[in-house]
Amino acid sequence: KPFKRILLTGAAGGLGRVLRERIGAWADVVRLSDIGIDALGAARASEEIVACDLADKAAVLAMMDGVDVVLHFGGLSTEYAFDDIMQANILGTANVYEAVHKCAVKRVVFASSNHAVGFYRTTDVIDADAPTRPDTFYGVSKCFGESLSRYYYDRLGIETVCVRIGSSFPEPRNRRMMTTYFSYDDLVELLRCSLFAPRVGHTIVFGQSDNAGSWWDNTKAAHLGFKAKDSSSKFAHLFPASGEYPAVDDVAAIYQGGAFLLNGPQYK
Ligand code: NAI
Ligand code: 15L
Repeated sequence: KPFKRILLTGAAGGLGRVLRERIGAWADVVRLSDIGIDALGAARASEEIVACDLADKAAVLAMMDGVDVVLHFGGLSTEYAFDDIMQANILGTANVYEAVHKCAVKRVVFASSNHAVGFYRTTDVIDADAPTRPDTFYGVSKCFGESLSRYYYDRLGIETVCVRIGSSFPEPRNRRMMTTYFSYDDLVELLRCSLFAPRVGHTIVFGQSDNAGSWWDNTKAAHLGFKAKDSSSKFAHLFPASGEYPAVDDVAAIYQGGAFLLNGPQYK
């Protein structure tokens, strides 16, 4: 198989459980890790299961032993108090990169988020070079991960693909997700491209299916060779377009980050 050992953090989460079923062919061993591992059950053939709090530096270093490549999906996946975000996402990601360096890991795929740029408007189209505009502390933590991984690439040559995932669920849950939808098949294909492209350097790519009216231009990640095969159009019956403009004070419709914007301090 192409890799000896893939480490998947966040393996017990929504996407982690999908990936567990789909990445076995890429490595002799898939090491599945999460802060809580009960939901993972027993390790199957060619799997290892490791309980690890990403905020625990020594535990993260131990977990990295023998790993070739990392899919870093662990951490808080929505908005929380800054202290919580700081531990799981900021310190957690710093611990991952420190261990990646010490263990000579060659490449990481970092599960970033569209909330790194959630303060762009739904009338904007942006690419990977647009300045970040996080919409939450959660989004700030993803900007940190993108910045840290760029530093590890510039300083040490460790490659990372930061995937600014849109909305990766079985189907869109609201009208906004008609634009941000990222099917599981397209996610797996983008990860495959990210791990197997010969050179990725430090790449930022938007994780999206081929949705009408996309806000995100992936031209600068063309070297990954990723082509989305799915589209939210097959769910058009769930959220028919109304053609109405959002009210001027409808924050969740005006900004790309949608309802995450309603987490701002002014709403508390
Ligand atoms: P999830 O919340 O279902 O899974 C995250 C996993 O990380 C959980 O199993 C949780 O136990 C684990 N975790 C949390 N704190 C931890 C810590 N301190 N140490 C170790 N593990 C910890 O989220 P989901 O949807 O599976 O997302 C996975 C990744 O992708 C996250 O990083 C999220 O920010 C990112 N993402 C997901 C999107 C989606 O549409 N599902 C959209 C954008 C980004
Ligand atoms: C995210 O970053 C979250 O992890 C996920 O739960 C979704 O809410 C997604 O963004 C989204 O923007 O739809």
